[in-house]
Amino acid sequence: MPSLDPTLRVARRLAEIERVTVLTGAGVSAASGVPTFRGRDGLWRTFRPEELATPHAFARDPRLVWEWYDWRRQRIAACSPNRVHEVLAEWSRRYPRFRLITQNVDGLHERAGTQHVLRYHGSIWDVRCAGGCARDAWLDVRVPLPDLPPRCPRCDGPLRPDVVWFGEPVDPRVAALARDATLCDVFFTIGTSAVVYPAAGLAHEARARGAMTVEINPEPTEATALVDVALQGPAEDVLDALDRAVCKIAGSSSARGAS
Ligand code: BV8
Repeated sequence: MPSLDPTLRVARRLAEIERVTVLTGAGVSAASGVPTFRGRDGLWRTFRPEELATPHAFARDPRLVWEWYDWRRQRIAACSPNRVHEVLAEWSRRYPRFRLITQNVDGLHERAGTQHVLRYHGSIWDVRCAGGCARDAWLDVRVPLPDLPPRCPRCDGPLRPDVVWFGEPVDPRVAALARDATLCDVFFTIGTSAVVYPAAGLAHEARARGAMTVEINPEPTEATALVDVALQGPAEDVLDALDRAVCKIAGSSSARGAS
């Protein structure tokens, strides 16, 4: 018996289930023009992201870290959601139990209208007091800031991006919701090199809890050997083809149902 085309295998499963969880990484924003973390375009000046996305870097040179985030915000502000974000936004409305866990801080899933987004590493568009006195410090970071780092309105200490840096724990409430979301029928890991934990551990948890695990990435990653199905290619093409296959199956089954 010839093996079923992997896209068709996943599409058939998607056409019969309700609980879908998706983990995304920087690769889903690549087609929008947002630099990935570890790709060739991930460099800023001479720095790697891992050197700047840390509390140590911020303590040593808060102005440099703020300049990096400002540069990223300006890049992201010029980008729009792509076909990956559109399909996932549609799935968030279609599947009764849909959860999207994103490692990205760019806000493109929200801009595409996706519901139930879990921002696992926070948002580049939010800030908070580095001293911890104001969780919800408001600041419009879309405009150039007079002095860097901007000051907390309550304690006059430095404000920081409200993201999870290396060496910092993920918000326990977000981590618990993400763990809950690993109880699902199909778990996708899309556009991530699967090297950053605890995010990368979610696919292992989903598999252990009985989900069909699917990876979408142009290249093999640390997760490829783990998943049930690896769909190799750019997510904007693969996900578009997968969604069309699901709609075709659903259309034919509803046509059968109607006849
Ligand atoms: C934690 C937010 C514990 C900031 C990010 C030493 C000390 C402490 C911890 C550690 C340590 N050593 C290791 C660790 C653990 C560490 C970790 O995992 N390190 C890795 C590098 C080994 N993790 C942590 O530090 C975490 N915290 O462990 O805390 C703790 C507990 C209690 C008390 C105290 C401490 C926190 C990690 C979070 C770091 N923050 N981002 C910001 O964005 O500025 S992580 C950063 O990496 C981004 O969020 C990014 O999303 C994430 C993962 O990267 P990817 O998204 O996968 O991006 P990448 O460029 O790597 O890959 C892109 C992929 O896309 C590629 O595979 C490519 O092929 C693919 N692609 C390209 N084009 C397309 C495509 N795919 C599809 N379609 C396309 N068109």
